[in-house]
Amino acid sequence: MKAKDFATDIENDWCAGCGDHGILHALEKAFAALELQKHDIAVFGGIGCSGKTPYYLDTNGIHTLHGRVLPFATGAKLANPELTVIAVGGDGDGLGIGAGHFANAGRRNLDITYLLYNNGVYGLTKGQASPTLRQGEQTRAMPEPGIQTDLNPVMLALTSGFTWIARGYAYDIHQLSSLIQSAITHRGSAFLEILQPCPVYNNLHDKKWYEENGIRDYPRLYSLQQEDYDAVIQADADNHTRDEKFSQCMMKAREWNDRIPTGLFYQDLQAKEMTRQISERQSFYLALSPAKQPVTENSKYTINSNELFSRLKV
Ligand SMILES: Cc1ncc(C[n+]2csc(CCOP(=O)(O)OP(=O)(O)O)c2C)c(N)n1
Ligand code: SF4
Ligand SMILES: [Mg+2]
Repeated sequence: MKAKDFATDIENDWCAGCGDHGILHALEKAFAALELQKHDIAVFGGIGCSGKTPYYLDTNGIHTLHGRVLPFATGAKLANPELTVIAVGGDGDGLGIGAGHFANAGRRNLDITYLLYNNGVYGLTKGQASPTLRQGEQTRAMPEPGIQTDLNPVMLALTSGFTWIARGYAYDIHQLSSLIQSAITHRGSAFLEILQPCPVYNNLHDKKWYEENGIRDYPRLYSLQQEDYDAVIQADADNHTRDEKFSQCMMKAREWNDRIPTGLFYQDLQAKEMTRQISERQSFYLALSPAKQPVTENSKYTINSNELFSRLKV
């Protein structure tokens, strides 16, 4: 399958120049590179410009509810652990109304990939400040500078328990696509923040700002992996090493403005993935997950959901 085979012919109504276009291409490229089949993928979108992504990908998918994309993705993965489950949504969707789900998705360590499109604004509803906009900043649609402090997505993902954490840039499609591939292949909860210019409402952090030099002649965006940064907690690492990896991720998460890191911040290869934990208690779970239970016989609904749920209790 080629990248373009994952495209749909549904009319795309994202604005010209929107970073969402780059993210869509990176997703298509990642699916093709991993040789995934369309029916093996399910993409769930929140509500926002970003949340429309499932329409533009020829895979399974649902445009869900504002802030509720992670519960949908969680349910799908638990019902069918063989699916490649991708959740996508905006910074308002994930860190405003959906913040509680964000934290709890991290700590479950379920094998899903969550892409947060960070544009600093509520794009769909015409440019109000999102929770990632920094205190004192005033974008085009705001009558006054913001007075609240910002949430740091990488820091929040780390303290919530996500076991794979990275940041990409919407217009570096090559790096973004390879980050999406690593997120999908990681066995656990993967969080990818994507710096996504919204040229219509965020006039502060546009493509030009991201791509110009920050301080002296240093590019503002740089890749952690091109520096001497090792993000990975290996399976046999001791507690001291774990603490060090946690701290270095926090330090890097704080960098902004003059130098902005991209790439892999943190990966924990020790944490046990949730469906594996369930199958240790319910040995039939992976072989006979809810998606594999017969539902009908001779067009009659036969499943006994009470019995199924009581068997799945962990
Ligand atoms: C329960 C609920 N509250 C509010 C809204 C209105 N609403 C729609 S999208 C949105 C925010 C979108 O911003 P973001 O999640 O950052 O996505 P973007 O458009 O920037 O991609 C809001 C508040 C809604 N649809 N449902
Ligand atoms: S409003 Fe902003 S985020 Fe939404 S499609 Fe247009 S450029 Fe993209
Ligand atoms: Mg947004």
